[in-house]
Amino acid sequence: MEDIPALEKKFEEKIASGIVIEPKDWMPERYRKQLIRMMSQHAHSEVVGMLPEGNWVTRAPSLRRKVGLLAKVQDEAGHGLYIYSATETLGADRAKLVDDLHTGKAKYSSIFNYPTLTWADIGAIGWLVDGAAIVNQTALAKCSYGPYARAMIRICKEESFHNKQGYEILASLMKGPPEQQKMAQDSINRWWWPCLMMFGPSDGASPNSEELMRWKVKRYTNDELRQRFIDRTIPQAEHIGLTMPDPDLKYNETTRHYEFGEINWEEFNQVIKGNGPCNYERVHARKDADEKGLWVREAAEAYAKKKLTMNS
Ligand code: BYC
Repeated sequence: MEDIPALEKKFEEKIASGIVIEPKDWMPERYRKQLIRMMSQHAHSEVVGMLPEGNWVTRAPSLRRKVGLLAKVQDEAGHGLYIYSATETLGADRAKLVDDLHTGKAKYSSIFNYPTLTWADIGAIGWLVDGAAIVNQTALAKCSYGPYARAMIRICKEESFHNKQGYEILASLMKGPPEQQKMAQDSINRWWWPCLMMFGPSDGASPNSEELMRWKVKRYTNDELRQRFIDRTIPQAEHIGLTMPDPDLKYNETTRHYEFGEINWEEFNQVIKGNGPCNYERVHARKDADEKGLWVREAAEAYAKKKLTMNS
């Protein structure tokens, strides 16, 4: 058995040369811990993320819209399951991860602590939230941990459909009467800044980034990805006549990037501390679903055990 410094050296060399780390490979405990933290929070975000959109399934304005929304919400459940499974390859216990969500020990994306007040919010989530997720996750598809990177490939394909359906909802509203246009603009006014916060604190205030970048879990910094999202989203907004609620937003011809105003980090910090508009409601809904689903899990376990004894 090699000693720890030798194993660490080999691990760092693998990372440096772009070799993907697989579950049975040796890895530093800190790398494992960081991945479990980040991946489980990502899985929780997918599952909690079903709640604000699920709120509109019964009120979708047409059968076509209802079918699209149902498919999207089900996709998010699937994303949660892939990422929980990928997290289990690191030795994490799924029940314990879920418990950490319920007790407030584990975070989930700040964005899902905002309410969906109108149908236009479903368009804004698909276009902006999934748009932000795609920018973040296409980078994660090249991360150094194999099961996480592979999970991202299918997820990004599905998010791309979500992004288009959200944009199409808003484009239709913008072609409608003034009341619908106003509803679409109001949803963008409420969701734009929280979407920029999804990328996490600015680089100087992001305690985990340095280590995660070194290990190639993160391939770009929070600020780099936020900028990429802004640059690709503004022309889409202009195309359908939506305006971002940021008077400082302007295109810089020299850098060929959009400059933007100051993000309200105090709001972000409050939301991730549990004081956002819907934090209590979201965690309560997940706990309730977990309790109500207990009999299903017990029945499935009893069936699996019975099958095992019958086959042995
Ligand atoms: N919300 O050092 P930092 C979706 C926390 S779901 C809450 O920069 P890191 C979808 C951070 O955890 C997509 N917390 O952290 C689903 C850390 O706290 P801890 C969700 C945040 O990890 C349904 C602290 O702040 N995507 O697409 O280097 C419907 C310091 O931050 C947030 C993912 O989860 C936040 N926004 O970078 C529709 C992607 N930002 O843990 C759509 C995977 C930061 O030390 N995750 N914090 O207590 C990541 O890429 C990274 O973890 C982050 C943060 C960029 C989010």
